[in-house]
Amino acid sequence: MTDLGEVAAVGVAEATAGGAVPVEPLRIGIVGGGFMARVHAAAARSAGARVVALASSSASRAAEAATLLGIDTAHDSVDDLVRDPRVDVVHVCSPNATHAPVALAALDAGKHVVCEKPLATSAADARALVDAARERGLVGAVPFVYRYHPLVREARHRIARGGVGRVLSIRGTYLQDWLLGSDDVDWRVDAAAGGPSRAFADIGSHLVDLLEFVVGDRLARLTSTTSRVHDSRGGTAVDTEDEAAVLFETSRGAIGTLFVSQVAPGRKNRLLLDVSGTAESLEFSQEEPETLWVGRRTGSRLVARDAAVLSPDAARLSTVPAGHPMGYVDAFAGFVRDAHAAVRGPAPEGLPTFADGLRAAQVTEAVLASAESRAWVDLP
Ligand code: SOE
Repeated sequence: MTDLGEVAAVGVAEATAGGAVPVEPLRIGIVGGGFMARVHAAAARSAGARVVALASSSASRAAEAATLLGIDTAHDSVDDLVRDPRVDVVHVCSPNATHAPVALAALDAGKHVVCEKPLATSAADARALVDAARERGLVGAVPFVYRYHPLVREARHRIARGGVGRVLSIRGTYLQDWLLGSDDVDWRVDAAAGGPSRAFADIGSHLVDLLEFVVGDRLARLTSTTSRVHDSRGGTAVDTEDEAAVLFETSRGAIGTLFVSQVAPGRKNRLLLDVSGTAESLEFSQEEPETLWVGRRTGSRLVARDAAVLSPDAARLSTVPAGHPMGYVDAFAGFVRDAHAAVRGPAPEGLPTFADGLRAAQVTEAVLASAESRAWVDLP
């Protein structure tokens, strides 16, 4: 998907006397100044990139965030940032409703884009971004970062290799509690900024992506119900869901459930995927990413992350030796490393792209449509 001619111009410096061709660091511009901007900046630096510029909702907010993150240039507007000739890749970390216009502006300016999920607040907008990136030969990546836990790759490998047998059933849950109280507010609860779906778009999108990635199968149809626990938050009316329960069938005939909540006391970021096949079950929990439970009728066991015994892709992402715990920050760094590698050459297998962002947007729309109609909805 990468335009290598253009990329070569971006990344390759003059040959040295010894014949080695040093590659110049990619230069990153970040749109947004909150939590995710901080995570992206750290991941980009750990991938060897230089974070050269930032833009946010206002010039003063950009200046403040740039200082905090040690970024030299704070642009007054997103337009200035995407037109900055020093920027090779734009990371979009602003509120959901801005993703599509900002990502499109960056692509139009010839920049590669890493855009936070949900890629867009409608499947139509997400599709337009897929088309725009493809037509311009630019990389479009979406941080479905839970794919980057080594033991997620191990689970995927075991299923693909047939060790689990025929997949019979899948249970996915993603629980948080940071929106439990009626005074808990955030731009995500406001449909105008976050989009028509909140809990499902924000965290259900991760869950669907992880499930389809690990199992190598697709949801074919689903029915759902959603609930809103607080009709108003901090005195303002709210029209997005706090919980979603989904029943589904896959293309290959497995059945399963998804449950997503941002109001589950004590659950901080509990993404759990549980797959049962005819031979084995597998369970991965994002909060304990250093082990994978392998269930058997006799002899169930916990597999620990140890590159020496893992499949090649799991070993590749295992960047520190066994016994040195890896987690969310490492998974994010692994994702950004692969996204930036795609700018320089072929996209590493497993990189979540705009097509995966579109897929999550389609499932999110189906969840809302089914909750409204109370009927089963077929997925594309
Ligand atoms: C908040 O719900 C949030 O930060 C999500 O927006 C992220 O995508 C998820 O990884 C963790 O929780």
